[in-house]
Amino acid sequence: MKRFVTFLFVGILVLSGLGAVALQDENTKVETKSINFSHPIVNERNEFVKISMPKTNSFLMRQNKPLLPSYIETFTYQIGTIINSVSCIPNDIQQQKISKYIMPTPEAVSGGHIINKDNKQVTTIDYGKDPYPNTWYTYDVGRGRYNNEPCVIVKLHILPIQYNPAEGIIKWSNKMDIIIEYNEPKEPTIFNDNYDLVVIGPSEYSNELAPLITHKIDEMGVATIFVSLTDIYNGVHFPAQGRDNQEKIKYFIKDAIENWGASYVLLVGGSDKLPVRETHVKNGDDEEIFVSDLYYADIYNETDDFCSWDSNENDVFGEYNWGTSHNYDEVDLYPDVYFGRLACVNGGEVTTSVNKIITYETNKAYTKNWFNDLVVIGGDHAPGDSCAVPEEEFVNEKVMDVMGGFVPDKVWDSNGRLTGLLPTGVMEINSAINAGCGFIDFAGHGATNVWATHAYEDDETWIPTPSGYYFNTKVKGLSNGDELPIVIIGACSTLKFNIDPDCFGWSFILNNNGGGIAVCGASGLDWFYLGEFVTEKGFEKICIDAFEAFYDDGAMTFGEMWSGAVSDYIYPGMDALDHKTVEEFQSFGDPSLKIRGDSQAPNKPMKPSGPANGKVGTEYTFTTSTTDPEVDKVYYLFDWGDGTSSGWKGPYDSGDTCVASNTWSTAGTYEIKAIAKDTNGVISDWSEPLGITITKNRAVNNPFINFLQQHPILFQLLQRLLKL
Ligand SMILES: [Ca+2]
Ligand SMILES: [Ca+2]
Ligand SMILES: [Ca+2]
Ligand SMILES: [Ca+2]
Repeated sequence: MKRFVTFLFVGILVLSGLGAVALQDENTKVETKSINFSHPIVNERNEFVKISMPKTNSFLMRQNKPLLPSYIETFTYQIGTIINSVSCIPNDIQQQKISKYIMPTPEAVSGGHIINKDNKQVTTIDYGKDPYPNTWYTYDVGRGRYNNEPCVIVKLHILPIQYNPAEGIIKWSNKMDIIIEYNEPKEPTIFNDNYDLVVIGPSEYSNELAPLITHKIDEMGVATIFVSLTDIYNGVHFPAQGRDNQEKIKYFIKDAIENWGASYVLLVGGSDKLPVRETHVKNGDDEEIFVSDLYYADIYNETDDFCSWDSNENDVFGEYNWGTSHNYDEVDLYPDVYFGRLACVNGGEVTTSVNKIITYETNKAYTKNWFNDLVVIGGDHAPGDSCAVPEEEFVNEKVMDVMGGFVPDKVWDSNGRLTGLLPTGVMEINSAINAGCGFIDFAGHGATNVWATHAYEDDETWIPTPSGYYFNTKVKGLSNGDELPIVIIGACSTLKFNIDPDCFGWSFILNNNGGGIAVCGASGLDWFYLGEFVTEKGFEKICIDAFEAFYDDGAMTFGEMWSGAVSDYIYPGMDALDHKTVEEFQSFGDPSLKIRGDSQAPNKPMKPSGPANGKVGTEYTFTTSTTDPEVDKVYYLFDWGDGTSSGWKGPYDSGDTCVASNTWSTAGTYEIKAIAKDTNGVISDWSEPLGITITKNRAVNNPFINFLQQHPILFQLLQRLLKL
């Protein structure tokens, strides 16, 4: 992927793209797609206006620039495809005057830096005289994997609104026509199919890894090979090449893809046992040199060449605005293999990790009811943002939205569970995890050995109680046995295993009586946006992308989940913060770990049937049903629309009716939905919703009755006396 040049070349590409039509040979194919947008919505917000636009799916967020809605579209082609041109033509351009300046992009901050309360809102920026942005789109071409296939990836960042600050005008395009011209290869690339999974580690771990290799081959049907570092360096399988050990490993992975058809790579060893690649992204005053294991997964660039991450050949890797010469290396970033690391520092840790993986896969964790429990943990990341948003709970809520049918357990500041005296916040976190769950989302602050957050709008107070911190020592004491979650941690440095071999993220896997099965988090300081924009860009966004890769994109394995998050996050014209976010998104775990059943989901359940009206405090009964394509037995869950659910009920025979009831405690209008899963744990779509209007019980405006209702004991006495 080309860095930062897209903005400069877009104008030329548009012209050459259109002019090139007549020049292409008969094998040139054209893909077109139109995207329709709606009239922008202008909302006053303090001294600014906020612009939103229906049907967009992203934002153009640049520091010291106005915040504008945008749209990201992804196209994939078989490998070997040459992309001749990409263009995007605006249609039906309209304009309108706006009364105030457009609100600036909120400030990005890092928990690792001291957050100055006075700096939390951007109150003024230099809008300049020129229209912004100065193009309708940017695009990039890369090579990675989508839908479990290697592919050429074209991403467009469409910018349907342009702002002219000098005239106070916005211009927008109601329709964008995308035209991509490409040539497919004459012959499709076909790889051998010798090994799906390559496990790489020091030879001293070969005995401890042997049971994992056997399990993968015999029980999981995954063709697996262990290759020691010595064999890589000595060129036992393929001629060794590369300037250092890291590059030799990376070239070996390239050879394993091309000669063996490998799609999963598991590295075993902490940074002392298996070398790490450090990268160099300057993001404002953050010049932290950090480890990026993505280096080992991003093998090819868009021309199918080896992506060295050192295109300027100065032996400094992954440079972004680095050093006094402001160097840049071209990095593609799209993973070409599903990748994970077990950061084991000794054979005992290898045995613990291997045993957990074998048990998890043998038990088919994804078929268990505990797997559908989701623990979310968060508070207020940045007290003092201008909209007083508790950022982490906001992130947790987004994760809950993504993970439909997963029953959330909210360990939050706002429900008092992180701030109690007895149980303490730490005890609440432990008991939520010890109850068993398939996934955890930690959103907050961190350091190598700890996670923590703030109480709402309270900069001074760190939680959870009692100490204000949740340490790796607590993680090691978890006792959830075989009910092991995939843990996603949106916080600084919690997977910084090169500095702390006992780091917070790794401690979940180290625990041999519980903890976690796989972990994603930051190998360095992470960056996030204040307020509601925390989910739009930065490290919390890539954490949400991981849940989307699992739930929406159907990742079958942990490696697909990690790779999907990275690939989804990448977009054309990424800035320093984006590069840091993508490169530091570390994964601990077996990339081939199976996290989804091989089965078709049950059909969408029937719209729930039951009453459309009701009273507060009365129980009502609802039914639904569905069938499963393979006639698997089916479980059901009702979402009552009031923040509660029925929990999973069943299993029922395919086609049988499920009955469940609920009592609403507050008047209002609610939407009841049902969702189903089969005995393989595969979840259906949500049913159509049934609306129900709940009114207050005995809505009588009688002062006497009101008085009685406020004195329930007296009321009960009277009821009994009068036999009401
Ligand atoms: Ca370099
Ligand atoms: Ca790549
Ligand atoms: Ca906040
Ligand atoms: Ca099924």
